[in-house]
Amino acid sequence: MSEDPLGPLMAQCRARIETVLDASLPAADTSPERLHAAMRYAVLGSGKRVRPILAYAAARATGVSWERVDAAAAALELIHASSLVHDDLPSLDDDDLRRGRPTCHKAFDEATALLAGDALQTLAFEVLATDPHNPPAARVAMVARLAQAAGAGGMLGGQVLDLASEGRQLDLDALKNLHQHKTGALIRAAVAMAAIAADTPPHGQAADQDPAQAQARAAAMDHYAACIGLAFQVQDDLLDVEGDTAVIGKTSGADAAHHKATYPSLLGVEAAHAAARALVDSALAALRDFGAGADPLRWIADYIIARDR
Ligand code: GRG
Repeated sequence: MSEDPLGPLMAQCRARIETVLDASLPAADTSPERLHAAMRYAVLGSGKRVRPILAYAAARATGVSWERVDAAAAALELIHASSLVHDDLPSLDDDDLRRGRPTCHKAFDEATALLAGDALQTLAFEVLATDPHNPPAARVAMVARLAQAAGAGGMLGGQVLDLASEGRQLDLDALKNLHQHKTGALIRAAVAMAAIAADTPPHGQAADQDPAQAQARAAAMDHYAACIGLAFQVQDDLLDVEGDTAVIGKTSGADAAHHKATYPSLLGVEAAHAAARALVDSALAALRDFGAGADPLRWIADYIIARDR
């Protein structure tokens, strides 16, 4: 494996996605200004950008240009930001702090935050559907993949499971299922959308692999993504116990305050760390037949459980 330049790669991806998001979002000085300002506040300037970075890394692993996953990366982050705005609302988690700043409904007001979250969702699908860098078949497949990942069968369904679990004792399988939906679905979609770009080349270009090979590659990448998606949430659970509010940018200890089942609460802190490590090892094993192009995916897997925010 080549030397780990994850830091510079992440900085490059973050700068790129910031530009794409900035251009995709409506200008703050156009009407309705307050809605547009709330949308921009919720999306721009902070956030780790893990889902876009994963899409760019998966593009690198499959030999796809970053231009062809810019729309996917932006759409993923718009849906993610929308979910955070809604999650923080008084009717859900009722949080004051997000990404180290007041939550959207605190900085604006509840109705504006609710509507800004809605507008971010529709914008995500508009960005994908109108992307000039992908042929119509790729756009449609990406729209469908993201809708499935975000909706009732994915992240939103996971959020409902999460709400239903408050104050209840969950076993590990139920908690895993919740995390796979709430957090894992979008992370899997990030990798899958890059695989769609690889399998749906622009008009006039031939696919770079035969269909059976492409299917095997997509399956391996999906296993990788499913493992790191779960590991990401286990690490999130651990940061809620071990992290510092000032560093993680949201209120630490919130899970315990809401009596939420988490990996550390069910397994203990040490076993939760071991579970996260085992998931990352399984993710890395799935990439064993991939070449150096997959190194960024490998580095991200390690970063997921080493991160402190
Ligand atoms: C938008 C379709 C749609 C539905 C909204 C409220 C809701 C339904 C879903 C909430 C899902 C949710 C809050 C998932 C949490 C996932 C998670 C681990 C968030 C933290 O992600 P990071 O660490 O955050 O990537 P940053 O701030 O770095 O982007």
